[in-house]
Amino acid sequence: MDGQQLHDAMAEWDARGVLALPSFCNDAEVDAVLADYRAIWRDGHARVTVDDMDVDRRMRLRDVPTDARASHRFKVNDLYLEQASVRRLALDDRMAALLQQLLGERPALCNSLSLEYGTEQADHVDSLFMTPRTPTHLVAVWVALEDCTPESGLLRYWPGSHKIDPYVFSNGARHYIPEEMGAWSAWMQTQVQQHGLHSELFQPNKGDAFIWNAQLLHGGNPIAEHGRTRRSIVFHYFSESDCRAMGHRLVPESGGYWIRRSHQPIPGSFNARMRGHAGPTVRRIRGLFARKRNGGETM
Ligand SMILES: O=C(O)CCC(=O)C(=O)O
Repeated sequence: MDGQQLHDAMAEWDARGVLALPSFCNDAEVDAVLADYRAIWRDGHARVTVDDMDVDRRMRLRDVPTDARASHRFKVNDLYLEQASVRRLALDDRMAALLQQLLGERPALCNSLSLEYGTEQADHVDSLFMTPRTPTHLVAVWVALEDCTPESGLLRYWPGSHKIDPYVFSNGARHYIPEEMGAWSAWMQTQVQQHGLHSELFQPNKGDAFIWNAQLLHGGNPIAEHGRTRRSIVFHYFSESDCRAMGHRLVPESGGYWIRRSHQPIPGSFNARMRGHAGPTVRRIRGLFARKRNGGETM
């Protein structure tokens, strides 16, 4: 981006909380991601997990029954941990440089979601579920892997909603409490009305990218034509400093990093139970050491 383009992009980002970037991604990089996506379904994989959106259940990709494979919609989680093509697309030089401008420091890729169909997800705000240590240090990028039609259930978003004051849950935190999501929805509805906001749809062509602020209200529009694909991939990024403070393992890639970690546990599995007990403690200890090494304060 030249100086004027960057200036305009930053103004749009500030006012609307989104950036639409037509033809931003390199065709060869997009094709490599598509080819690897097909390969993982063909060959299976021991660790990769998927969320079956039709029955709201997480499982390993290799355990998906054949009939569900043909007829259900899936989110394939964190292919960035396994596939270099996904990391390249997420952190190519131009993308990493732009994200650095938006975050104020180098981005660290923390997840990827590969989608063949629309999600029809209810409107939500990402920071509720992936709550960053520093409130502004989370951004999302959505990349179209094919030309998308309105019937496929487009990405819906509410420009300007990133300026709504974040909801504070009963424990004083901004991370969601499932039982309090009704109150959160009511708060957001009132705020959307008071700010006079209206939703828009993003109808992209292959290679278009869309970036949103982690406080932006967004979701998936209903699918009007059953079976109509909407191939896309979503990335989320924390900032380098937050990741270091949290003790995450960062692997350099182009102008940013990706977080090396385990795959999402399957609910009820041994790994899930162990992670529930040990994960936060291990990260806290790593963070403590990281801050000591950097001469920073300890928790
Ligand atoms: O692609 C979509 O329909 C929604 C994606 C989304 O909401 C998310 O990844 O946070």
